[in-house]
Amino acid sequence: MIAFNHWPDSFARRYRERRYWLDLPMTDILTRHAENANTAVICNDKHVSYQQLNDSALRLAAALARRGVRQGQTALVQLGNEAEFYIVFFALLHLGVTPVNALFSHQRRELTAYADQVAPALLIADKRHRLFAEETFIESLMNRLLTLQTVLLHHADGKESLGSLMEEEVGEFIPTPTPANEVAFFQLSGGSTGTPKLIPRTHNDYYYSIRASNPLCGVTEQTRYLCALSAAHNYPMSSPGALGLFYAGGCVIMAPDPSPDSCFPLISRYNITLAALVPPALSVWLEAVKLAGNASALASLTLLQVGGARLEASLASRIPVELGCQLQQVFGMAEGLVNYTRLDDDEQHIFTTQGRPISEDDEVWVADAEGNPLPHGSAGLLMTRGPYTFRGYYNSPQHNQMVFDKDGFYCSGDVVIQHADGYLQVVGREKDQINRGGEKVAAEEIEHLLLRHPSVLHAALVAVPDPLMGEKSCAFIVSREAVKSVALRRYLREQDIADYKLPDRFEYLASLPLTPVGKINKQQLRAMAAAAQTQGDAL
Ligand code: J2J
Repeated sequence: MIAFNHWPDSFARRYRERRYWLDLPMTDILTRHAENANTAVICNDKHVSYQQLNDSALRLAAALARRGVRQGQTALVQLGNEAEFYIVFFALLHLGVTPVNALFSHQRRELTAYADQVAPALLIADKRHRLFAEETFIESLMNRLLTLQTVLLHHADGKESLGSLMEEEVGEFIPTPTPANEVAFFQLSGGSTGTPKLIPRTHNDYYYSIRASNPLCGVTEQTRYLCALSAAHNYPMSSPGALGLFYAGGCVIMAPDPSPDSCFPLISRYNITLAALVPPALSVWLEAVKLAGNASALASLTLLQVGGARLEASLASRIPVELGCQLQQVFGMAEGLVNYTRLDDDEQHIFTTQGRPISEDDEVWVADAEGNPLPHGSAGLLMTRGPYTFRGYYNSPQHNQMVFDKDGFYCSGDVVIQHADGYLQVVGREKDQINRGGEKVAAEEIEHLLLRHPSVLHAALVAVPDPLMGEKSCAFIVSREAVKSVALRRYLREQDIADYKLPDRFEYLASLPLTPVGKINKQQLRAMAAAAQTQGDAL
C-alpha cells in the first residue's frame, strides 16, 4: 500500500461512528448505478449511460489486469474533458491502481515531476496533446522510469489504444480496489514550493466530501451539470462536481473550456441546471449576456457556483439580475476543506462571504503569525482539520512540518476572517503563490527555473492585481547582463511548463529589496509591480 499520513485512530473512530466514513471504495459511486439506463455523461454529443460507463470501466480494468497491471501500482493520467477521463478513473480504482490526474494544460516538466514522485507502472495520455503526438516524450519517460511498463493512448489507432481496450471482452474480473482507508488517488496541490506536491486522498475521506456536498448544492437525479473547468481539478471533480452528480444519478455535460461560445449552446441544448466557474470566466459570461441583450441561452440554469479565487461582491451581485440564476460561492482546496454558501442564505452572505465548511466536524480556526488563535472577525491564517482534510503531502516530511501544527491542523496559507456564525471570508494569502484566475502558480517553481538562465542572478515572482484575472504574475529580475523579456519567456517555454505559469510581465532591478532578516521583500515587490502596472497602463 502507498505510505501516507493516516488520521489518528481516535479521529478515524469518530468519523466512522458519525457515518462520514463508510468503508466503501469510491467505485461504489458507479456500481450503485450498474442497472441505470439514464445518461451519465454527454460528451461531444455522445450520450453515455450509467450502464455503459460502468461496463467500460470494468472492461478497461479487466484489459489492464490481463496486461499485468495490478493493485498497489500507480498511474500517471492526462486526459481532457471527455467521458474517458471518468472511465479511466473508475477502472483504475477497480484495479486498486492509484492515479495522479495531471491537468491537460500540464507539459513535460509537470508530468515528469509527478512521474518521478509516484514511479508509475502505467501511463494513460491523449495523442492530441502536444507531448504525445510523437513518441519522444514517452521514450524519455520509459528510459527515466524503469517502473513504467504499460502506455495507453487515447485518440490513437491500433490494438493498444485506450479505445480498443475499453472494447475488449470482459472475461473474469474481480475488482481489487485499495482498502477504503488507504489512498484512492493523488490530488494535485496548487503549491508554493519548487516541485509540485501530491495530496493522498483516501476512498473514505473523498467519498464523504462528495456525498455531503450534494444536498448543499441541491444535487438530485434531475440535476444536469456543466463540467467546463479542467475535469481533473478538485472543484469540478468533487464540489460536488462530476462525482457528486454520478452519486446522485444526474447527468454531466462536458465542455472543452468555460468560454460562452463553448458553454452557452450546451446549456440550452441540454437544459443544464448547474454550472461551476472561476471568477474570470464569470466576467466573460456576464459580458456575453450583456452583448446578447438577454440571458435566454441560460434559461435552464438555476445555480451557478463560483470559486477557486476571490470573487468581488460587485460581480457576485450581478449574477441573479443579469444571468437569472442563483449564486453559490465555493471556497475549497485539493487538500480537503470545502466551504459553500448555503442555498437558503441571505444575499449578504451569498455575495460577500465564501461560505462555511461542509461538515460539523470540520474544525476551523484563525491563527496569528505566532500560531495563536484570533477572535472572530479578525483576519489571520486559516487552520483546519477534519474528516476529509489530509494529514500530510505525499513523501514530504519536511514540508509537512511547516504546514501542519502539532495537533494536525493544516495551515492553507489563506488569510481569512471567520465570523461568529462560522462563515469565512478570504481576504488575502500568505503562501508564496499566484492565483491567476483560479490557476495556481507556485512562485518558487518559476523562480528556480529563471535562476537557471545564464544571465539571471536573482529572480522573484509576485502577483499583480488584474481586472479580469484577479491576479497576474510579474517576475522581478536582477541580471548579469541585459536580457530581453521575450528571451526569458522563450527560455521558460523551452523548459516545457504549462502556459499559465509563464510570467505575464518582467521587471528589471539592480538588486532585490530585502526584509530586515535578509529575505526577499515580496510585499515591497508587489507594491512596485502594482505601481509599474498602473504607470504602464497610463502610458
Ligand atoms: C478565494 N480563494 C479561493 C475562493 C479557492 C472547490 C473550489 C475551489 C477549489 C480550489 C477546490 C477560493 N475565494 N472562493 O479544490 O474543491 C484559493 C485558496 C485555496 C486555494 C485552493 C474545490 N476558492 N481559493 O481552488 O487546490 O487560496 O482548489 O487555498 O486549486 O485556492 O486551490 P485548489
